[in-house]
Amino acid sequence: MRITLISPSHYLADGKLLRTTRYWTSGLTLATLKALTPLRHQVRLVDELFADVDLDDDCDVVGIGAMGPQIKRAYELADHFRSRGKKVVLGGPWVTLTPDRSLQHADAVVSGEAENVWTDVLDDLEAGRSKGLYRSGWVDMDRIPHIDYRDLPLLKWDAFRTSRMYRMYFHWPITFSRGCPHPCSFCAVQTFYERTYRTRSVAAVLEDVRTIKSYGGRKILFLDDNPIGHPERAKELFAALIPEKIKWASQSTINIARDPELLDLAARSGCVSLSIGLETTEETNLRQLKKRFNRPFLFADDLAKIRAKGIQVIALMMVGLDHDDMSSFDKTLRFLTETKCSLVKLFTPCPYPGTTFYDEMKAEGRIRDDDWGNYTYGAALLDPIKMSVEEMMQGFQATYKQVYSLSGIAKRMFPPPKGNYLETLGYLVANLKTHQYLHKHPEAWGTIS
Ligand code: B12
Ligand code: SF4
Repeated sequence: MRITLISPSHYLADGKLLRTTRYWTSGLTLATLKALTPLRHQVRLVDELFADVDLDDDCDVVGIGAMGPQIKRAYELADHFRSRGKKVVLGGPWVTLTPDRSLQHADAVVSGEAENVWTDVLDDLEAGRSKGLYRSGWVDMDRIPHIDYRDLPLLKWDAFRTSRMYRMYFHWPITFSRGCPHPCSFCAVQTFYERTYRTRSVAAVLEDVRTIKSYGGRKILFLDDNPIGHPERAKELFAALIPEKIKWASQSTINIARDPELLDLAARSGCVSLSIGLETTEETNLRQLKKRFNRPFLFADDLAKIRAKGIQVIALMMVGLDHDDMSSFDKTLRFLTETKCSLVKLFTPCPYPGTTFYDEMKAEGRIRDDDWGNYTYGAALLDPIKMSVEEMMQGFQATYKQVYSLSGIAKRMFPPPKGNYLETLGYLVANLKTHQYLHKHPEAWGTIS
């Protein structure tokens, strides 16, 4: 069969699809699905962030994945291709959280991981049948296929070969773990993985690292949501990465700061930046969201320890939570400035369907918008308690604006963490680009990734 696998984009407030010509990394989803597809089929990959979807595509099967607000476009494309007689399969994080609704737009839905069911789905479609919903148990992490890195949809090979700047910019994606053991009620990850947590063997990760190095890549991004969910296994990995002399970035929980051996090994193995879900400076918010381990009174000390190892911190923070009032915006800004977070991503609260946070908000009648196409990181999706929704949005935008004002950038970036000065320069450029981008596209708050 001829199979086209699509990662759709999402709509911006002006009704246009988000498109870009350059991106600093790439997801592994499409390349993984291709690696799982039996060789007798022909596979084409399209990431709509970079490339147009051919609406007249003459394939037999269209597979579409969706994260966040991409779901609206995913359903639109699914309906379009089905109306042209194509078989459509939907999968991915959002589809998994809403399988029944997704099945209304598809011939087959893969809920959860594809590894154990993808060939069954294709065999069934080839034979003219479908079970509808396909769900399997969790895959053994050492059976995740090694992808062909030439399939990464957002990697520009020509630029990688010819441009030193691009080689410094592009981060090659790798997976060490999947899932997260924590119970944070708002989080799509723990809902998708049902709080399971698995890691690959160190040998399998090293094999990917060496493949990337053979192409000339030295900068790696772990796509993991929480690579230190099992600290002893993470230590084993970091120790094994030291001789590889790579630079890497990842998401992490703040717990990395509270285990000196783990933090030291991370730094020595080439960790240059960590995106950390700090979420809020209000302890009561964290208690409500079941992210108790975060402990805001320790944050300043935690972040100083990470910076002391030369690691940049990208802070992820929510504003407009139930225990926030109008003074919380200034408090958040002060905190981000004083702790010198190199980059900041702000979020308004988002009730991802399937999460317990969604159930709570639904029961309280506080969900304002059920058009999932609007579920970006900066949308008025919930009625806040201690402020009006207008105040929440104004506070969100004003805080973002101040974080990325020139003086805000200077106060956060100087003095930089010791060592890795090239990295600091990179983050300075990223801050200035964000400043410029948000100035030009004021409607794009909440869609920067
Ligand atoms: C890399 C990444 C990105 C990259 C690259 C995306 C790309 N186009 O290539 C960037 C930075 C651009 C990105 C952007 C966004 N992302 Co993103 N992203 C990720 C991340 C870190 C890894 C994805 C990945 O490659 N995983 C590895 C692959 C192998 O796993 P997988 O995608 O889950 O796929 C498996 C299954 O889900 C399933 N599957 C997936 N798709 C399909 C499709 C079919 C047909 C089938 C059969 C199966 C299937 O099979 C795969 C193998 O088991 C995830 C978090 C995570 N750990 O997964 C967040 C994540 C998916 N992103 C998320 C979000 C919200 C976004 C944004 C919407 C954020 C925003 N700015 O508003 C945007 C969307 C932008 C856009 N238009 O594309 C959320 C999704 C939440 C949700 N409820 O849906 C996640 C879970 C992050 C989080 N912690 O909340 N993202
Ligand atoms: S620690 Fe992070 S990834 Fe894990 S459940 Fe909480 S928010 Fe999700």
